[in-house]
Formats: sequence, C-alpha cells, structure tokens
Amino acid sequence: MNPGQPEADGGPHPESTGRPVGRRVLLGTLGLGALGVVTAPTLQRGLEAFLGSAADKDPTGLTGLLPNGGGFRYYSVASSVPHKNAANYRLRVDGLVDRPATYTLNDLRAMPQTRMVKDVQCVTGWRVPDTPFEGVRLSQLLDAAGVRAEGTAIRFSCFDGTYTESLTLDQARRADVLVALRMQDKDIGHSHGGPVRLYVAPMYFYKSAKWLSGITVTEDVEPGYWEDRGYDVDAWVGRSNGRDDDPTS
Ligand SMILES: Nc1nc2c(c(=O)[nH]1)N[C@H]1C(S)=C(S)[C@@H](COP(=O)(O)O)O[C@H]1N2
Ligand SMILES: [Mo]
Repeated sequence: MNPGQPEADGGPHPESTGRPVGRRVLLGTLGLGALGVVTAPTLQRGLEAFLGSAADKDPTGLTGLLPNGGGFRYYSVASSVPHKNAANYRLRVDGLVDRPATYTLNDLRAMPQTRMVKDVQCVTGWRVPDTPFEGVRLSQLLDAAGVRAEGTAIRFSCFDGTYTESLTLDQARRADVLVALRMQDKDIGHSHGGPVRLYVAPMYFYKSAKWLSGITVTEDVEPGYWEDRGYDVDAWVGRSNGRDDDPTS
C-alpha cells in the first residue's frame, strides 16, 4: 500500500474519503463514527438510543460521543470491548525493564496526577478545543520500571484485544504524555477508552490508545494499528500525515 494514503474502507476516518461506508466498517466495528456522519437523523437517533442503552451507561458521557454533540466521535476497531472497572482493571508494564509491574486502577489513582487542558485533534480535522485530561505521567511509570539501556521504544496494547500504538522512548518521556484516568474532569467512561487510556497531547488523537492494558518497552518502534495502515508513526499535530503547517519545514 502507499504510505500516507490510508485505506478508505475500514480506515479510522471513512467519512473523509467520500467513499461509501464499507461492509467491513459496518460489520467489523459497528462503524459508529462513520454512521454518525453519513446517516440520516433517524439513524442518528437509533445510534443515540443504542449508545444510551448499551454502549455507555453514563448519561452525561453520551452527548460527548455524538457528532455535533460536544465534538467527539466514537472510534473502535473492535466490535465489542469488555468493560473494566476498579475491581478487574490491570495495567501491565513489562518488556525491557528491570522491574515489571502490574497496576490496579487504585494504584494509579494513588500516584501523583497531572492535569492539562489542550485541544484534541483527530487526523481528519475534527477537533475538540480545551479538553481537560488528567492522569499519571507515563514517564513516572517508566522510571518506576527502570528502562534498560537497549529499550528505545514503547508498544501499547489494549484490552479490546486489537488496537496497538507506539512511541519512541523520548516521546514517551515527554511531560505531556499521560496514562489518563480522567477526561473532561470525569472518570473516563467506557466509550472514551476508560477506565484508562493513553493521552498523547502533542499528537493526533489516534495515538491516544483507548482501553490501555499494556506498556511494553521494546528494542525498536513497532508501528501501531493505524500506522500499519498508512498513518504516520510520528503523528505530531500539524506536521505529519501530509499536513505541514510549519512554513520553515
Ligand atoms: N483501543 C482503541 N483506541 C483508539 C481507537 C480505537 O479504535 N481503539 N481509535 C483512535 C482514534 S482514530 C481516535 S480519533 C480516538 C477517538 O477517541 P474517542 O472515541 O474517545 O473520541 O481514539 C483513538 N484510540
Ligand atoms: Mo481518529
């Protein structure tokens, strides 16, 4: 495939291609993001009812999921994702580290929290300004684990069983990269990747893996789910994926 030309069918952003929503999107992912964009108001209401009844019990979270309802669109490449809570959520930190560890939600809550308010920017162009995220700095978890000299990158895995992401170690150590527990000053709901998602503030939102379950230090960058399908690994907002806003570059 041609890198930089993401697949239309099954891409994270099928609405941007002008092509009909493919069968794989509808069957494979429920196509919620796509449905919300391409369908008529009746179907939109159906989607809303579905989300309200089945996908997210949090009534305040619902509007945030809908197009034109807070700006967020729902994305999942997995058709169904188990729900996790304080009782059964675990985050594993392993790979090229001296001290592999498993954290519960309460372990993470007990650590120092960092809050930041920045714009969420999806690679298709939708954007949600001034969105608060709060959680544990990824660098703190890496320091606790003790990254070995041969570790240069991180692979993130998710309890949806499908999605992966990656960062270089330098990127992962940035102060604006969080293992996020809260978004919009609420505990992160299931649909937004709760109870714990990655938040990579300076990059397009596909880097912010939802339903985070694993942080593995690796020898090399292993491109993530969308990166295997043509999106940039270094996904800096404004200077990746064909957007070069910097006139000096
Ligand atoms: N596990 C997982 N994380 C994911 C995705 C996904 O499909 N699965 N989609 C990504 C994309 S393309 C975007 S734009 C954001 C969407 O987050 P939201 O559903 O909270 O709006 O999550 C990112 N993280
Ligand atoms: Mo996205």
